[in-house]
Amino acid sequence: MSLDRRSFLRLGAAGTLAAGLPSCRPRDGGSPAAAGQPATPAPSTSTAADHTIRIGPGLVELSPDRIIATTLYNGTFPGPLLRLKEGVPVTVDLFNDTDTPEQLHWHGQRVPVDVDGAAEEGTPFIPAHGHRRISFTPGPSGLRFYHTHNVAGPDLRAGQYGGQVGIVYVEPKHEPGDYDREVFLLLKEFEPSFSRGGDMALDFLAPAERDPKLESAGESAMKASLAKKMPHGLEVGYRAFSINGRMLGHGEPIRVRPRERVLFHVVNGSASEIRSLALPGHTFRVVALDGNPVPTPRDVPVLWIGTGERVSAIVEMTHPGVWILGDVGDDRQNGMGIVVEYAGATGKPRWIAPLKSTWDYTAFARSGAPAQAPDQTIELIFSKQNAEIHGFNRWLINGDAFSMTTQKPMWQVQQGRRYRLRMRNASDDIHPMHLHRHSFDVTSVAGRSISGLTKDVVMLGGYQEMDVDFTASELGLSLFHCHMQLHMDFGFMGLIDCR
Ligand SMILES: [Cu+2]
Repeated sequence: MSLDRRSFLRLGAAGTLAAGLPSCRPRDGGSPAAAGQPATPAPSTSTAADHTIRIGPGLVELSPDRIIATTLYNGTFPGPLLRLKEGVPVTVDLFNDTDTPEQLHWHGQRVPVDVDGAAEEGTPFIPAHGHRRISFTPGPSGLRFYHTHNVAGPDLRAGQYGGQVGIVYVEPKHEPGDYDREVFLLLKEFEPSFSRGGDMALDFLAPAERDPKLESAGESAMKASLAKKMPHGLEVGYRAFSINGRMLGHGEPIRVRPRERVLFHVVNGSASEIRSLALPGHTFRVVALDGNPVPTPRDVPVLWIGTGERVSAIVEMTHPGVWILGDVGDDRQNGMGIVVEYAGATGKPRWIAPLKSTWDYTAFARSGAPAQAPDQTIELIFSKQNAEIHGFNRWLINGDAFSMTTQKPMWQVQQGRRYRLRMRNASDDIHPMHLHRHSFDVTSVAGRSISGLTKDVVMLGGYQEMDVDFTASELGLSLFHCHMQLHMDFGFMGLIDCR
């Protein structure tokens, strides 16, 4: 194993400074009440947990000359694939071998506050060099994942910028199984750095209609801040891209046979990026979004996957050769791809750029059936204050940035009632909006009403409007936030209090 100079320096820094930098802290700033509280009683050694996850430093070999030192689960990237069974209780030992209290979030599962893994909700931290044992009943079934929920703020070694991501598959009681085998793919970037202005695609969502009122509000806020000589806020870019922890060309290829039907379970484990995937000569039949079967499975040439989203799609292997399954943008050249190799095929992996296509959630929904009316509609406006916090944009929900100090709930809901979150985006960015401990139904996209589409993250387009409905089923606090680390850490969160 060889290290290039940069990796060696990173490794050195990680090795000597460990995780003790001030910005590498839990969201509450490490208040005694949460971070410093005594660890959950030591595990009983008489019974073994069903799963053990150890959080600690380690190395990711993206390629022989690109080795990253970061924080990992069980020393591997991705973390171990956990196959759980819907409705069958499970016990997990969480060990934290780092110097920083940690939160491990069970993204997409309906779990209690003390399990979910969000300090804002009240989940106890896994203390530094400490342990927690948690028990929960997995569900709903489908493709889920787990990741750290620590704040990173300006520290690009913390939070989800590092290597704390793993896939969970909650096996349903009845698996439809219209495929020959499953392949799990975790998309993740490494070597983050700050930049002014991003290069992420923003024009792939359909319907594309913008709300003129939102647009003029956003544009005039932007003009006003530029007139005050405020620059654009800092963004995060990356130099290394990987699928399952390997850069394109450096991992094992996906070996397939002609006519085989492969079910790809794709997880976007990025801290901040939206990803695309195409496989030349093949189409994806999208069967589930965020692990939930869609009412209308559809064939698409390109998958678009927001931060924290998952797509499950079947590909029928009808085009023998050696192909690149990869990002349609430049990031493919920097590693965001994996080789698909048919049995007996030889030669260099080939890439053919797909025709430009759009991503339309409404295509996968039930057509012609209106959504159930909610008991109450909660109006939300999302806005941006350019470069307001030390060069970072500040993000507001209804005029307020989430306060890490007060952590005051923004909305009160009643258990069993159904709520519509009417999200209006007065910024030009796409925001992958996520609700903890619940799933929601997407019921309107840019003015188009739909039903039957159940998700837990959804990309809200720039200057667009979207409705998502959820039944408040879980008592206590549930976090609602943009899944981009850079946005949530700088205000883009709110707490829903269910009683
Ligand atoms: Cu955002």
